[in-house]
Amino acid sequence: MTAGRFLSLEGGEGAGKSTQAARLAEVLAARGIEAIVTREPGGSEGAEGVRGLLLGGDVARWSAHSETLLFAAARADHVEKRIRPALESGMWVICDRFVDSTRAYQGAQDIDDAAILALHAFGSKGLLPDRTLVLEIDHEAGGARAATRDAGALDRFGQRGPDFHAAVAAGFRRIAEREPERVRLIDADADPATVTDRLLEAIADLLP
Ligand code: Z5A
Repeated sequence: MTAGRFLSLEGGEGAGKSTQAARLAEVLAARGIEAIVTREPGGSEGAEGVRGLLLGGDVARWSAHSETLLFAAARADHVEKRIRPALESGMWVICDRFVDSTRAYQGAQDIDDAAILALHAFGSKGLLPDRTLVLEIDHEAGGARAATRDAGALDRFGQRGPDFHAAVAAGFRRIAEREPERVRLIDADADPATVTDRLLEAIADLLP
């Protein structure tokens, strides 16, 4: 039994991560590859509980430091209970957000990248995806998509302003520049089928 591959999808809100995670799983299934789709924060029972704490309430509910610890704790549970067992059983894992979200979102609040990676090494034994696909779309366009879907309701992150989201986008681009083998930027401003084709091209070398 060979270990499965681990893919993460990253990007701003409304970029199409959930849509593409489901589409990728379908394409992989058609090629005989079994994949689970999961998400962060969340993905395991304990981590879904932490998700409610992180996304609900007002912006000031958690400091950037507390938030970083909560994301790392949720991820540790998700990795241990769901991601590693799936990979070890030979399944592929498609994760809607992973540690690069902490690096981009909490990094945009002046949390040191080295500290985030140290927490990840401690909590999740430093597990990194085989490939990370960052879906890039203008924040206004992504925000409009999410607002239509959620009928205008905003979570703690959606309530933040355009400067914050620009810093997050810059954070993702910085990670991609530093880790070009693992992290690929994908233009997500296109119809869903075109974006899926772009994702498949970016993982072509991983496919059997
Ligand atoms: N966060 C963090 O700070 N640190 C961390 O470590 C982690 C997360 C893990 C989680 O929010 C928040 O937590 C997130 C970062 C922070 N906040 N922000 N911003 P979430 O899980 O509730 O939501 P999200 O991750 O931001 O994603 P989203 O808003 O759910 O969007 P999405 O998954 O990228 O998009 P979608 O649901 O696939 O599509 C949105 C809508 O657009 C939907 O109606 C689709 O049908 C439509 N859509 C999708 N693709 C297209 C295309 N190609 N064209 C047109 N319309 C489309």
